[in-house]
Amino acid sequence: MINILNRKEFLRLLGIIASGTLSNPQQVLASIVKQSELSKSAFGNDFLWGVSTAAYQIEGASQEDGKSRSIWDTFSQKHRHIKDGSTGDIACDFYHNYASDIDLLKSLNMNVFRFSTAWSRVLPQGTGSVNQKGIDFYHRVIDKCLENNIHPWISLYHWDLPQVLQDKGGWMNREVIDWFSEYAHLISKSYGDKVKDWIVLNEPTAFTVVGYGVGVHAPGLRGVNHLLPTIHHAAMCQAEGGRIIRSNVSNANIGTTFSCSHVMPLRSLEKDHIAVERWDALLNRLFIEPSLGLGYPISSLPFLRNIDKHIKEDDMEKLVFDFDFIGIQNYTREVVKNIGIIPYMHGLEIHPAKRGAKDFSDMGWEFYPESLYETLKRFSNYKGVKKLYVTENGCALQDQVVDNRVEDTQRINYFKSYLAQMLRAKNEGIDVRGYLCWSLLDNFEWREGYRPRYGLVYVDFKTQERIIKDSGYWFRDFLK
Ligand code: BGP
Repeated sequence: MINILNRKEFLRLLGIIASGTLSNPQQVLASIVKQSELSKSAFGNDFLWGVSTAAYQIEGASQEDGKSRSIWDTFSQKHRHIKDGSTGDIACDFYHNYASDIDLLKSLNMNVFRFSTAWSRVLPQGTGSVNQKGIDFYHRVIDKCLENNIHPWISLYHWDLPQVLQDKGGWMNREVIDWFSEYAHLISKSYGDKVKDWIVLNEPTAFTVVGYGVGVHAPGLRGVNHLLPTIHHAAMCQAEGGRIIRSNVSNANIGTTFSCSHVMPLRSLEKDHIAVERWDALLNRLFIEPSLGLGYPISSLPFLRNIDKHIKEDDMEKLVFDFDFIGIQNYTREVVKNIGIIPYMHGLEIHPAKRGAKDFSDMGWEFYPESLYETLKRFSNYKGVKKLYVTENGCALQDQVVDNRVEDTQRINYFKSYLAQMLRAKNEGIDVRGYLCWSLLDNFEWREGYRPRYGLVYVDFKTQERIIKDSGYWFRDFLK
């Protein structure tokens, strides 16, 4: 239980069992959308195609031009936190390579570049004095996108809180609402003339539960006492960030993202259905429902019952914000089984290999494209959800370079099967407007370090050489 390897493994701690029959992506593809129907035009001319990235995972330059340390700088430098002992100090060195990397994106015929701004680069003390060199860097990135007819999408927070703020309690300290507001004002005022598409938080369930509940991501804290205030303050910032962007940016398209999955029971037993309800509440409901005025899903998630202690008068109204869109981030599904002895979630996860799954990623995640369809359907059913984008989807593989080429056929099949499910949802009338894959480049994959490779572009981390993988070329041709 201590040896948790990646984000998904917190399922194991909380209690998840994955099982059931694997769907062969090719079969799914054949049954739902014929290969010949899977074309760019089938999604419509206005459909957006691009990639998502995150500052700490690509930028490097971790102490350059006035940037201070984030919780991920601190966390990755501590012994044995990161599986391969690496850090994001250099990562893809996007800080220096941004122009050629955006050229690469352009060459793939994509028109959205989603990136996050590093709070510790623009406000090294977390609040107060602004680091102009940090502000200028993101102007350069945005201008480069605009010159190439690429829409820049900004995520305000992709997990890299300034360490100076963590030293004051970080997300557990209610003052984070003021700190975050100051940061959100700065970023939206600085770039609002040029950037119209905004994401407030990236996957709040992940950074709260994994960082402050289970302790395998930065800042490495454990326990419900850390977790509950963190959840409430993140949910408050989610709504407040939306309001701030709306006040500073005309015609903004404002969203936030969730790591969401289709959750299924292992057996048709009532106790497994209860485990499904709990897991579903944690993954899929915890942050969207307060934003829609539905409150926290306390009755489905008993560990939340003491969250009230952190809720002040008027907070329930302040948790609400009418987002223009919700970003769906889906990689796989979860299949759950009740195991009574595990606290909170009552379950256990079994690696897909043990239950005979044939196709799974280097993260050990099953290829299960229907999960994307089910998740899109699920979120579109909420009254108050306007439109959806798939803001992350992709798979890690052990890519090899042979004769300057990376033949990642499995990833191409993954994309085809997931795109087919997205088209199925769209054809059924679900308002999904775009698809951003994870990711442009192989990058620093949090706890896993550099081993899992998610990029459409291979990165040699010793030389910083880039090689477009076959999957990148596949997208280039698909989007021609
Ligand atoms: C998402 C994160 C990304 C990226 C991706 C891959 O949850 O938003 O930053 O890391 O997952 O998954 P993982 O980081 O667990 O490998």
